[in-house]
Amino acid sequence: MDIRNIAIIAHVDHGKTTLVDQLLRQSGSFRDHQVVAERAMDKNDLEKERGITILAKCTSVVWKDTRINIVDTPGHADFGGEVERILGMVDGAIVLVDAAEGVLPQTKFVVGKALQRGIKPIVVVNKVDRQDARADEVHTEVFDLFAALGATDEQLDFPMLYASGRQGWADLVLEGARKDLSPMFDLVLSHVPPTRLDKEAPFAMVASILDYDNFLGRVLTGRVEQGRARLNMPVKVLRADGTTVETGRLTKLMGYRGLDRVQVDECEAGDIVAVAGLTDATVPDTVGDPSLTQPLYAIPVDPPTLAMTFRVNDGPLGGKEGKKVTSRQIRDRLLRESEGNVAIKITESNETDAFEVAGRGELQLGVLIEQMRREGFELTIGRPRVLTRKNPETGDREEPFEDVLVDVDEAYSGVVVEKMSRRKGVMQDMRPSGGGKVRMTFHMPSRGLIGYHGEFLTDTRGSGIMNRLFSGYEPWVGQLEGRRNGSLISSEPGQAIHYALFYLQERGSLFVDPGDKVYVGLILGEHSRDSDLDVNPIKEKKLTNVRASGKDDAMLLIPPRRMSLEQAIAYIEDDELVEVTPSAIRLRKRYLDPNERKRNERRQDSEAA
Ligand SMILES: Nc1nc2c(ncn2[C@@H]2O[C@H](COP(=O)(O)OP(=O)(O)OP(=O)(O)O)[C@@H](O)[C@H]2O)c(=O)[nH]1
Ligand SMILES: [Mg+2]
Repeated sequence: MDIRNIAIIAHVDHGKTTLVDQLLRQSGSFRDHQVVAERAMDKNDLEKERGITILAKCTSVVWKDTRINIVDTPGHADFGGEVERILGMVDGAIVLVDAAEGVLPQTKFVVGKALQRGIKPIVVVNKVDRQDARADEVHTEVFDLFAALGATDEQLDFPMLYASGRQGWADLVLEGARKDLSPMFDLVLSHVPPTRLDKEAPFAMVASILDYDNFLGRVLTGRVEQGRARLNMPVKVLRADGTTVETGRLTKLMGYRGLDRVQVDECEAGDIVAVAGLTDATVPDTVGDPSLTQPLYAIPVDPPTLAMTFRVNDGPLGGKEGKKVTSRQIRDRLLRESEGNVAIKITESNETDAFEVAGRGELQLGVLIEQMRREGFELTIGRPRVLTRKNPETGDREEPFEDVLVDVDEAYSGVVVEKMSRRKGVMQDMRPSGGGKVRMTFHMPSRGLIGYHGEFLTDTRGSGIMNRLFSGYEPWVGQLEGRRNGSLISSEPGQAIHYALFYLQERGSLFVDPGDKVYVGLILGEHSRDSDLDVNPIKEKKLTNVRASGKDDAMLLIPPRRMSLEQAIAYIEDDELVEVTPSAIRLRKRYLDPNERKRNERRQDSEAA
């Protein structure tokens, strides 16, 4: 059977996974009356809850006797490393661009990577059904983008479709019949070249996706680059540096069909296959015939830009809410993660029971923490830090910079500009973007953006949209202003009391409810001033002989500010930690004991002096 391999790439939320639903449906991949969830490829729980794709996934459909292998990719910038690698195993890409939102930073990133690899993309202006669609303008934007990225004349001559993935149609013209997706299928067959690889050479593939199956163990997916993979054949695994990782057998060989993996006996060069039976092989190793002496070329992945320290939970409540609490368990789990996820790096920290976890962004690490929490882990997490580097030529310290694109209602542009400049953002462009909105572009250190997203949403009443893209390393810009408010810190252990919290409200905004567990050093809320304050949250009302009936009812509590995991991590300062357990997220001081805290403050002051 003829084969085509394509990836679907786009900015976050531009409709990749929804389009795959329809491609599967219209190619007859589902049984009659089969009940299929929306965005069926987003299989894991976190993906379903958040409505985003986190891991790239494969499927295939058959159209006019040709098998089209399709890889759905994540759109969020934190998972950009996946997309780069996936592009190594396809010959074509469908680039989706939202007909209203237009070209956004991640569109630029993925199109740039595709052009670099010589892939000729098919551009799809998607979501044309939107009320605020501006399809023709967006088409021009895409053309300008290709030109700006230095596309060749041939690449500039890209085929284009208008579509609504959700309604299940695509057309060459805007006012077409809007019947179904056959124009897209046909274009894939005519435009994407079949992979031409040597089928007679010894077998070799590059592992591009790793996942774990409860029955099969490690499952590696990739394109067969040469020769044929056969069930049960002996293989050797080579790392990019040429070392042999292991030898073994392909005890399972599977192809992707619709939403399932099905066993196949043989798979030849050019096809995408999943193999099991290996114990150490990982991404991007080469799996091949034992006669192989050199690994195949694998795309290097951009280095991590952000790190957090994961520690054991050594607080007074440590071990009470989770099942996995030892540093050994945490270590094993983190190492396993870094094997499958090339964009994550783990190093032992010089503190005891702590590990440095480096990745591409707050969301990526946030997702990992959330996953561990669900598996029963307890952890404490330190404030995220950017990873600096030494300039190889000048030896100067440099930090990661980003381009940030912001869309806000005009009324909020002032506050956004002010906050961004305080965070060392330099505005590069500002223009009306229709409907009373403005679009602004900033260039700034990634460090300045840590913790800003929540504030941004509050400042814009939830209506603002922010998109960011790593642009490169530039000289360190020096000290940035931190959080302006201090913390209200518990001076007592126990359970928070309504009466005490009522009086504490005057001091700032609280994070806890009556009845919540507290301990010495726990952060109860945000102080209205810039200093920390130790307070007693368990103080009871003095009992008097005279009952002042109904008085407690009048002591109304403002609902506490509950932070999500990511908000909490973004909120804390250097001397604070987030305690994460399966049932709670708490903020605490790193040094719980007030005396120890003072000592460390003094030490830091003298170090700074
Ligand atoms: N109006 C309209 N909405 C769409 C269309 N396609 C998708 N959507 C909506 O857009 C949102 C995002 O869709 P997804 O398919 O998850 O987008 P995605 O590109 O896979 O997102 P990530 O994988 O997180 O990058 C969902 O709310 C969809 O219902 C479309 O053709 N028209
Ligand atoms: Mg998706």
